Amino acid sequence: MSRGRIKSRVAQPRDLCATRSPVRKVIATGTGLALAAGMSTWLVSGVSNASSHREAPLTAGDPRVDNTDVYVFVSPDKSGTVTLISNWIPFEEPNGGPNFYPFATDAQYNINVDSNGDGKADLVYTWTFTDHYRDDSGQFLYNTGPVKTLDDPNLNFYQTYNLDLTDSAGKISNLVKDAIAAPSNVGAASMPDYGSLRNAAIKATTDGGLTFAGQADDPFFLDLRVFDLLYGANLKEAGHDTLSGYNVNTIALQVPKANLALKGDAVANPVIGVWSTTTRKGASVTSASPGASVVNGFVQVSRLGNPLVNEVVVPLKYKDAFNGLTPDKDHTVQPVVDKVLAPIVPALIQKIYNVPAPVTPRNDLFEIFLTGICKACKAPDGTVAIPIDLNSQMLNRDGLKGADFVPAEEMRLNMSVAPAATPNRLGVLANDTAGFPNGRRLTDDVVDIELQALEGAAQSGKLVDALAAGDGVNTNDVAFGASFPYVALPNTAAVNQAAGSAAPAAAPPTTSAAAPPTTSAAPVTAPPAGAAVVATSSSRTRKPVVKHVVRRTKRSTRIVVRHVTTRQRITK
Ligand SMILES: [Ca+2]
Ligand SMILES: [Ca+2]
Ligand SMILES: [Ca+2]
Repeated sequence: MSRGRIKSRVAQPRDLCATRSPVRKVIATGTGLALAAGMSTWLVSGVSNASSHREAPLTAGDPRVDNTDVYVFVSPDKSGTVTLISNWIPFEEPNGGPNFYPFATDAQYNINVDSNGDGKADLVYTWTFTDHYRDDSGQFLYNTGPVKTLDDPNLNFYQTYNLDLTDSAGKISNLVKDAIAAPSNVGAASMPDYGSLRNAAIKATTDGGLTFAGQADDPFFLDLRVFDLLYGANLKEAGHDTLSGYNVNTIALQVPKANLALKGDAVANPVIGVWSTTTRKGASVTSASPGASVVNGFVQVSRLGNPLVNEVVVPLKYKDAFNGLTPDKDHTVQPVVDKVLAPIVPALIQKIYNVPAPVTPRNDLFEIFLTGICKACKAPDGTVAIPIDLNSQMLNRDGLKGADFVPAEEMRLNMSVAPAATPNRLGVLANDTAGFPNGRRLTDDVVDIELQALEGAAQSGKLVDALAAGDGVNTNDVAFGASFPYVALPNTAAVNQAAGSAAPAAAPPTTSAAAPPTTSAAPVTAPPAGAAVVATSSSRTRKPVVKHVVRRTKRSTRIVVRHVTTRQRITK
């Protein structure tokens, strides 16, 4: 038996400020997964959490193993494939030399896929890195001249990686061997055409996919002052993208849907659950927590599925333990389950903003986070909180059903939902079922979705006006690319000097599912049309300098690098 594909009649983008309950109509065909009309009324959920930068006490002191965000979406320009992105190392200040930001070599970076619904990985993609020094002259510098290719002799330090795939039977296949990771972007003098380095670092895998490892602009956007008691009781103070100008290390993978689907059948079994982990070898790990998963001597030290779960759902004293858990154990940790059913944030909002917290238990959140959304998906008390079929592995023909299904915190994607022609940042909340929480695109505004969700829009069917503006940050500070790996190029300006210094990703931005509307793509702080000069050196000496001439066009902001050999004073 084969499942039909979901066809969605997506309504026009809806403003979050709207007070009406969003009603979306999704039409299922044949015996396919049926999405009922009015689903987003239930789905305003969100859930949660937004991302995972420094979310737990132990990983906060160990950034190279700290994963920040996971994105999973049907590739907008290659709809037969799915793109999986996981980022590590939060708050990379672009000028953090001379060592910059290599991946750890004593760790494994993993993207896990559960296709049958038992909370255990059926596929584990593993990237492992090796350092290389090209340092005959004993230089302290990362590079001793312009770096124009990945194997440029001017680059004194670089990393290679292997990508291996472990299947559910434990069989390991090598997909990429000794590929060179893109280096950290040192700046325009050292890497005058970083886009070419990025493109050269995209490698084909032996199973028909693509992979990339290297630095990128942090695609997550939000006002992190949310953690200062929700902006100190004054939402008008929100609106600053705290992560603007910072970089992360990105690992990205693009593979045919069939590679990910249970039994290789993406039509019968279109739903997958995804999370990333970092595992580290040996017992002397600094980030391991008691009870952490150990496989072949590698201890799981960090884990991430849905954004912000560990930040705002998991109680402080369990955050490190959560990082060590495999998802199949989640439902056995009652303090975590309790906080999904009775989250802290709504109570805090009630206290600070006098917005009444929804009644508990929050069976809607249980479904969104732990089972995926389906008519047969039940909360512990037997309630079906969101009676529609969207993205639980229970919907897979060959997936586990009923009591055999294991509630587990995973980022779930129904791969049969086609990419949206015009992605809405509010995802399912705005009738765009190709977005969060059905997977997550780079442009999805998970913080705003979450705020509304936690305020019970899923139960009331109404958005909460008082929180309609969300955190006031609606898009990333720089445009995303239209093709793999979609993330924007790394920023180069000091964060305390200039925001939004990243060049657009290699391909021009479009209105694809991974990219925001072009009208919002330009940095908020970009200079007006024409040209402005931004100095990239922190020195005020009269040395030869490099200028970034920022040209803003209708479609994008381009940074043109000019070498200036005259004695010119740098202005900040
Ligand atoms: Ca599984
Ligand atoms: Ca950013
Ligand atoms: Ca937002």
